[in-house]
Amino acid sequence: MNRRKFIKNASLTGVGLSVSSSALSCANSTESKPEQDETKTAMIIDKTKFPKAICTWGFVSANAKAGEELAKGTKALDAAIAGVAVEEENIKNTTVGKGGAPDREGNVTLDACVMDSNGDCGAVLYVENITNVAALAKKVMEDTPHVILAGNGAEEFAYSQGFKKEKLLTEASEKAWEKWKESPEYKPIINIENHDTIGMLCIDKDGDIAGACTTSGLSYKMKGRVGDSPIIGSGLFIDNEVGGAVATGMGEEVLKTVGSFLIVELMRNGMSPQKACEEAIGRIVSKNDRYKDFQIAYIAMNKAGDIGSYCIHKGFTYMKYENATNENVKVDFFNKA
Ligand code: SD4
Repeated sequence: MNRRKFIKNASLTGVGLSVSSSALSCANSTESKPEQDETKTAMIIDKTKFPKAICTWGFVSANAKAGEELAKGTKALDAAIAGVAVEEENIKNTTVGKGGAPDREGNVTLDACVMDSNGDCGAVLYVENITNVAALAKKVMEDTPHVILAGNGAEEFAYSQGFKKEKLLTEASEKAWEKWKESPEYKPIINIENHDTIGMLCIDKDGDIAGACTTSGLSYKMKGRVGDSPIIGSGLFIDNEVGGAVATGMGEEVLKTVGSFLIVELMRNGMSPQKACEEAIGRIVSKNDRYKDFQIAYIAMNKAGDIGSYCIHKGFTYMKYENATNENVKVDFFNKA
């Protein structure tokens, strides 16, 4: 198919066309430039489908907050940060923000990262006493020449930016930790019952994509342990020409396969968000049988606003906010045994 025919086939009134950046530049180029890669599928962008917010798990209020912000015209990154802040401040959520489960020694340490549609990103690791760590990650991105700040340095930076010091260990989390200490078996496993990190992807009215991921990580983890959630490419990755992906679950396994980056790259090469999530889970489960003991789930959205999600075990759901409707979506899973 020649370039002109390709564009004609893919164009609709009021609807844009997007493929990869190389194909996009080809679509805008003169006849003398090389033909676009015909192995890539044209993506139809219909801006009437925007904005949209999706997030891991059944975080109704957090996703609604992001969706409402997007509807008001808030840009994708700020909407995602406002959305995840709802869970960071929710003391009943024991795996995100204030109220998060502590490490083995009773210290609550938080991890978060954000990535914007222009490719900028920021992350904070192992932060104590600060609730809104996704917002702090954005500050690292905007107000330092760095991408990551960790530990005390991140905390001190937070105070310099006006964040307030808060005790993150709530009475309930402390009680649960005291109970765990009665028979403190170190089982660094994240399964279906004990995790609900929030990862969120937003596409705004302009069609720009950004995301945030925030967690207290593994409950009763080893002091100093950091998972995938604040690691750009593992817990979250965005490429505004392609789409974004975010992970929840056993961070060590997501890190080993750089899961979110992998999904975005697969989408860049023409895979749907659904197929890309399935392939990323496939990379994990094909390595060995240990997957039977842990859960991992991905959600992804491409530039057209198409959504995909897949996980290892039954039980994962995500939220989708579109056209003022906030919906909880059940996700297909690998382990049907
Ligand atoms: C971690 N991926 O620290 C996080 C935990 C998680 O839902 O997602 N829990 O490994």
